[in-house]
Amino acid sequence: LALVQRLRDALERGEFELAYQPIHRLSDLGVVSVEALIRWRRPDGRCVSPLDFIPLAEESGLIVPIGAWVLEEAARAYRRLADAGRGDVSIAVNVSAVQFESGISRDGLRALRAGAGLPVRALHLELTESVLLRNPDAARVLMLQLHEDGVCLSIDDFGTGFSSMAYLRDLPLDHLKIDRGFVRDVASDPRSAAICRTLIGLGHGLGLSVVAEGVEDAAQLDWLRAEGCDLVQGYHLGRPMPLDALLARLAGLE
Ligand code: G
Ligand code: G
Ligand code: NA
Ligand code: MN
Repeated sequence: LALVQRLRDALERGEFELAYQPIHRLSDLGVVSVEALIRWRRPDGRCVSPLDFIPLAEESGLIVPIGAWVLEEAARAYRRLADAGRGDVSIAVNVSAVQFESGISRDGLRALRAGAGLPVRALHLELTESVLLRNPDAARVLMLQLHEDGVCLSIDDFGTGFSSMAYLRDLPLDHLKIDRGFVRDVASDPRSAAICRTLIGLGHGLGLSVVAEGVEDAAQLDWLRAEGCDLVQGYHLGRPMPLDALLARLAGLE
């Protein structure tokens, strides 16, 4: 069967799930939000990485219904966090270019929030530079509308795309996420360090919170703390995990 048809079936049969990776404040390592990462669990238990199906989902347009499911599932997850007394933890959802262009609207997100009883700050959107490149004017208009509504917007994988400074200057962003390729060698490679230091300063100069992704050891964490980075995410602090494991961890049981 063609992969597109299998993806369509997977959505219908409920084979997608979300894993949640904590994003911590650097100051006290408290969890401020979680990034939702989609997984495709095949009936045989095998887990397919989004790297192996998101590109095709984008090409075929299936990313729109899949992305809608991701937002609804993230909203349900937020309710469970709030019920567990952790309504302060927001959920960041990755939105790809096609989805941002034809699957996301101000009214759609308002309806989602109203239906799920979600505070506006409960959902963050993580956008990559490809979102901005595809149709910059339309993306900017939508971002301004969402921002006006109080939706937090992050620019993801910053530094790997075209990284036009005009995006940072002209778009209503809240977070800049330094791509993990720069974070990896930050404690050992002066060139990576120079880039990260510059990105932290750039983000702060623009009033953005700076997130370092892919933090895998204590040396990286110490370096980022010393350089004044705001938030951190990575295997050193927590892997993407099922919602129940996240709830247990937030309750201090793990
Ligand atoms: O966790 P990980 O290896 O699985 O994620 C791989 C890539 O897939 C990352 O670039 C991530 O942003 C992307 N990704 C994960 N979940 C989603 C999703 O729900 N929507 C989109 N568009 N991309 C996602
Ligand atoms: O493109 P995006 O930044 O959304 O991708 C997030 C990806 O990074 C996911 O695949 C996630 O599983 C992965 N990831 C999260 N933390 C780490 C880490 O510490 N090291 C590595 N190598 N990957 C990570
Ligand atoms: Na992301
Ligand atoms: Mn990223």
